[in-house]
Amino acid sequence: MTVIELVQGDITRESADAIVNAANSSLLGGGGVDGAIHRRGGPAILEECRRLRASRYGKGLATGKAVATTAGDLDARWVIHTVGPVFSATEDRSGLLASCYRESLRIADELGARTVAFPAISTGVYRYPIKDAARIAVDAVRAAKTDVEEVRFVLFDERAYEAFAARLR
Ligand code: AR6
Repeated sequence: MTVIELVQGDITRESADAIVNAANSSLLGGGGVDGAIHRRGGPAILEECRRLRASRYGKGLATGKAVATTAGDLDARWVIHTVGPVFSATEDRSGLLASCYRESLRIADELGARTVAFPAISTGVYRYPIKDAARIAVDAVRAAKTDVEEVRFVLFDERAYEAFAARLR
């Protein structure tokens, strides 16, 4: 059984076995939660991302996929980088967003992570509506077959927190 917890705050301040990053396919950093994780986690994360680019992901990490690196100076053992879909009003990309959660938990299982903290993937720069994103995230985690014992959604603002809380109720 996976317990789902909700926290409002900055995911880079959380303690967990794995912290999930809402990355982009380049794996080379960006703004939002990605920028914050690299800033607080220090250069070791980017170094490993660069190595992954050079070895396995020359064309970038595909949308909906996930890959782990060290967590650098964060209070975690791993950062799991996943690439959410850019929201589209004309195309249903919910399957890709659900895949981010599923794939991240699959990687967490491979690593042996028991506690995993997620941000609200795709709801910032990638513009996914928060209510839809909360439904997709909560349902994907609930449906996942995983050994992860605790999934913690770390929501940056009150609106995101409320959307996730509403879906959990
Ligand atoms: N802790 C928790 N949540 C946060 C934090 C934080 N420190 N900072 C922002 N958020 P975004 P995306 C929330 O834009 O939409 C990057 O440039 C934020 O309020 O970080 O998946 C990447 O490199 C929002 O609810 O990720 C990609 O290019 C959520 O995290 C692109 O943005 C996601 O917002 C990915 O866009």
